[in-house]
Amino acid sequence: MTSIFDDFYDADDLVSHLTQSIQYSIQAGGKRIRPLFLLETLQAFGVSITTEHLKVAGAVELIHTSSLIHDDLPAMDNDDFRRGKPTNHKVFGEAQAILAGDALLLDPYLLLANADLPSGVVVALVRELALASGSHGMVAGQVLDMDGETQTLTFEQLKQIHALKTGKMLTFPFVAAGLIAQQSDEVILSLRNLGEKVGQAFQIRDDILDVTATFDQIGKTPGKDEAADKSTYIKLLDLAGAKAELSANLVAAENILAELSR
Ligand code: GRG
Repeated sequence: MTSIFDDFYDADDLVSHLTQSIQYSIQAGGKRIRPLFLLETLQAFGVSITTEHLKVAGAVELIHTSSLIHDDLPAMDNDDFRRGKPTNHKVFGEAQAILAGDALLLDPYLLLANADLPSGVVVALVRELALASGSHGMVAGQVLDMDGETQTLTFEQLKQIHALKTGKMLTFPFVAAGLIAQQSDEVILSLRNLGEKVGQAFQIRDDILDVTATFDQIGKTPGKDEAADKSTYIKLLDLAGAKAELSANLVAAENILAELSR
């Protein structure tokens, strides 16, 4: 993964401060869970991983990184730390951070276009990534999340926000692997359902960690700058209820996996 990014972002290029701010956030040490889901799912379909697959895995990680840089900005969450390090705008300034996020939002499509995969697969991947990240996915989720900051949401509304904000980008890797492995529409649908369950589980766990973890565990101050009355799974379900909902989503995901393995 790192070599894909290093090939793509040359430190000696013309606009080196842009490259530096991009590399700062890429190399800040996230879990790389979206690329890992993609590569693991490909392997489960018997596909041997090549550099071309790493480009697809890199593309989703870059958009994810873009969203984190923008999410941390003063106009959004106004966070000083991310992944245990000062946020991009704290180091490079707000304007540069916005532009690094912009580049990381668009460069993934160059990575996909450069991937030596069948053209129909590349088009399908472009479509899926745009759907997951744009006004049909993560950006819509972020807007709904901001709208909901001052209201008490229902459980269904909260689920819908997280399905868009977090779930779509976590679903992309499973669907992308199915597209690359040229699976049937039925299998692709199961992969989509799997991603949705994983996305919900991920967000519920994030809400749980937000009230139980320390800075050392999550690299940010739990709950910093969250609106005091913002709805979370903990507030709507309490801690035990949120843990039960987490388990239910994990069991549902395991059932889909078991069905896919038959
Ligand atoms: C620029 C694409 C783009 C979007 C702008 C700011 C915004 C709209 C969206 C933000 C959406 C957001 C912050 C979603 C939460 C995503 C999430 C679950 C982050 C944590 O993911 P991890 O745990 O992070 O995988 P690491 O650090 O491990 O990579």
